Amino acid sequence: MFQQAPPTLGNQYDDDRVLRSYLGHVLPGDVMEEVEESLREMGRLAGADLYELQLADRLNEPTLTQWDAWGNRIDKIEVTPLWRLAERIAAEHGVVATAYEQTHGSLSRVHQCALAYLFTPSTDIYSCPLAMTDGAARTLLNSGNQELIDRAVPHLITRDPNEFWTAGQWMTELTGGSDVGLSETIAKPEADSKSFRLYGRKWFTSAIASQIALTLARPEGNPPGGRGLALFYLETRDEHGRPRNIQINRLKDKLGTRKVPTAELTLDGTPAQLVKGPTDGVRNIAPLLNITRLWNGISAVSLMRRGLALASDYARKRVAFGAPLSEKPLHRDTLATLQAETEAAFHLAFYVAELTGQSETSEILENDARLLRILTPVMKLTTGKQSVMVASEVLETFGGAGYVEDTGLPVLLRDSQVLPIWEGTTNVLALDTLRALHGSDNGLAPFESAITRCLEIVQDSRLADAVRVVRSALDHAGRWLADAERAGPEEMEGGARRFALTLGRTMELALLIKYAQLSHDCAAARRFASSGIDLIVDYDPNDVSDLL
Ligand code: MFK
Repeated sequence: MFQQAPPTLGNQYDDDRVLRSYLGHVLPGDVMEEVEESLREMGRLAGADLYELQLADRLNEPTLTQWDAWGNRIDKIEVTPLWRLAERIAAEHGVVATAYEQTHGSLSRVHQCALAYLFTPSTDIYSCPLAMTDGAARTLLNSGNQELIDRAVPHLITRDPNEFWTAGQWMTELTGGSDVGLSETIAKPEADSKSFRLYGRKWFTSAIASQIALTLARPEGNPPGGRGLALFYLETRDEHGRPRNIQINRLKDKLGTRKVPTAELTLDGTPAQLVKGPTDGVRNIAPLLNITRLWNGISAVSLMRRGLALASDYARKRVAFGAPLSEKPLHRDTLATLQAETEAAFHLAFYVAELTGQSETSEILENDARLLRILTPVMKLTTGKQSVMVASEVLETFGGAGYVEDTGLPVLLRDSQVLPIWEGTTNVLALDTLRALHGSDNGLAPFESAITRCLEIVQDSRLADAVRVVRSALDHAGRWLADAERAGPEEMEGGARRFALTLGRTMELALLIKYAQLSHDCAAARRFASSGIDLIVDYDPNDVSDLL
């Protein structure tokens, strides 16, 4: 009787041509030699032990126990076996720590992101607490608050699983996840006026098992809006493990990321300390947002890569209409399009990792610091959309099997769907892109010079058409921006998403061209160039009113 062989995974580092080729270009030979063993080991874990446990852990979910048998409120969270193992492996393998040890200067961020990229798809969004932990470490270090740095940062960046802490990032309230300035949580000063107690409701707090959190609250008497908020540090439990005046009301019933314990909280006098001054909470939490947005992009490409690794393996095993799918022209064409999309997203996410690393080691030029501010939201919104598209198509390459839960495939789509939503939706980040561009005169200049740096090395005539696509899209983006500035804020806001996605896809193509030239492998750049780069369309704004 016929029996279908399931898709399997090998060493996820050895099998990843794009990752290995990219690292070979950006890391000097001695650095590559030093980091390769750690990546190969993570690739082995991701394709073997962690992947096996991930499949076995499929139906487990975190639990919340609010009361003990004797009537004490305990609000205990238990995560699943996969997450318990993931925490230990993440600490021991330095999935956060590598970025702070800076063994290889700014390139340590690239090494860390490569570890995260290999680790993420086998650990069911354990990247969420790690992203926030990384962001909290960066935010505390930037704050200059030595007391909090000494207290928390060593725990956030340790490799010792017994000492390792994770951090939450509690921003969202009932008033909204995007317009954070509306937050209602109040901070009342204690007698020493150094510490505060927080009162309010937090509505979407992810990875609630964390030991600490950074959160926003309005010190009594402060004005409304984001400037009137302050950034606070708090420890979630006392020395007996009891919540510090925090009630976990319930866990969210989400479409995906179901291993992540995401909660609704009431803060009822929670002790907290100011991180950096009594105002400007939104500005002060921005380093955390930018790090978690980088993780979002790395997670997006890692899930795309996982989907394609499974789909490609399956295509070699699955026979239909007389041949393996891997020999069928239309199936091959579909996979090739997804591969090009994935490689494009990969290069953009890792480019932002490079720039982030430079910004953390003071190696960054002023122009590149502005580029990083522009590219972080652009990268996050572009890769988030790509991951949903690729995950959906990957499921389809399996036919009905892709729609059946115990293959472990549908979770790829559900988990990808969070990536354009949390950490700023596509629209909010498109508006953030405009804000980043307006920080200086000729806002697009850093972006244009980054494109020029990619294209100036090109000699291979097979890339000529792709180069023309980049130049034309860049020119159109520049003209749109100038026209929209003249037309006014409504015109600008209405077209912001198409504009930001065009920037993202243009930068992706330019990076693909650069790496095509360096590796003499032009296929991804050529394919991606014809996959819709310039998305700017001149619609009549009156049509919008008519349509709505
Ligand atoms: C898988 C890995 C991912 C891990 C996920 C972790 C779990 C998920 C947990 C969450 O979902 S936490 C919630 C995430 N929420 C958001 O991302 C909020 C989305 N909304 C925005 O980003 C809004 O744009 C924003 C809240 C920032 C708008 O608020 P405001 O009060 O209107 O801010 P405003 O006035 O634009 O900016 C205030 C200051 O911050 C300005 O500086 P100045 O005071 O000097 O003028 C801005 O330039 C600065 N700023 C804002 N965003 C910045 C930034 N600076 C640098 N980088 C940024 N991204």
